[in-house]
Amino acid sequence: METIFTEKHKLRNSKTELHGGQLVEPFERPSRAQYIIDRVRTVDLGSISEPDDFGMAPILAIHDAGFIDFLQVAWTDWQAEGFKGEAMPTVWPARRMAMRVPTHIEGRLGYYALACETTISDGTWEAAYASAQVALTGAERIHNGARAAFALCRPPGHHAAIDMYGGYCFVNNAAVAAQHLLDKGAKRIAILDVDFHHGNGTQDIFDARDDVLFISLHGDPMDAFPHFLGHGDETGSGKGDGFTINYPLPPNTDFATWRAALAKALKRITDYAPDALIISLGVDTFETDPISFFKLKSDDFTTYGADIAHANLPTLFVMEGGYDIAEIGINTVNVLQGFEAAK
Ligand code: OKP
Ligand code: ZN
Repeated sequence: METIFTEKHKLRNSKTELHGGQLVEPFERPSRAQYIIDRVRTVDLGSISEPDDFGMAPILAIHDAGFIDFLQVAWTDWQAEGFKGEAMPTVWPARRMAMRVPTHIEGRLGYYALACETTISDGTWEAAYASAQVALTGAERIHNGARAAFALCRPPGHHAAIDMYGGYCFVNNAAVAAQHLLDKGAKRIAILDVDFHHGNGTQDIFDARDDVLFISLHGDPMDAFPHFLGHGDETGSGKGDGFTINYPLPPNTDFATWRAALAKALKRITDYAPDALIISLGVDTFETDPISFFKLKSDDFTTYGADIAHANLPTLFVMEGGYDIAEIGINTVNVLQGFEAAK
């Protein structure tokens, strides 16, 4: 399997995350991608390619233009205020307040943020842009007939909504890739999100559409980030009704329970008969992930990679989360090797 990767991910190198009332080193840090690409090389998964540049249009096909403008100037505007730390919001348009984009950078941060743990700092936009190009290049490979490709995206994307960032995500890489395949002639795309966290951004983007089937397995939002989306009764709206499916799962969910939900998801996906399958691949379902509560073991990732292969669809893996950094390379590449061995 070919891997798409760029060192530009290192431009996303924020120093702080608000966690438990403290500013800590971010869980989503550059060494994550380093461990994954090292493992890709160690097991000789396949060739490693630089992304092509598809420009801004595919990003703007998914995201609000004002939001993307904001991401590009947020760090500069924040610094211009003389603030010393990294950019983070402190105020939101909460219930019954005005949904109007403010002028001041503190107001714009609150308007466009869905969470405040994720700071914006020097290089954040450049890395997010490059990460989207990695996903687009992977999509292009699938369009050109590849059975599978691995877009080693960083920063991740599945929490990024039409006009909101947060949860370590800025541009929704999987959504951008899906739209690219549709624009190249695909009729239907399925996105299966196996990251521990609900893919609220992806769900938001495709909520009212029937040309993208979105299915997510995740920690129940009653107990897990992003807390305000991902319930089992969310099924999509308008003509998208029935094309969103959520499997919220409780604390300590083991592989047998998780795999049973995966089997249901894969059945729905094969019934949908998409032209391609995009996997939002987070390995924070691992038993020792520091911010998650599922109990998958390293061998389980190999097993479910094979389960995904049995859907027999052109498959683009798009990297999302995973924070047990010492094990992230093994767990991620186990999925890809399980897929390769079974396809
Ligand atoms: C990104 B991805 C911790 C709260 C959770 C955000 C988690 C983002 C996960 N204090 N913070 O889905 O792996
Ligand atoms: Zn996650």
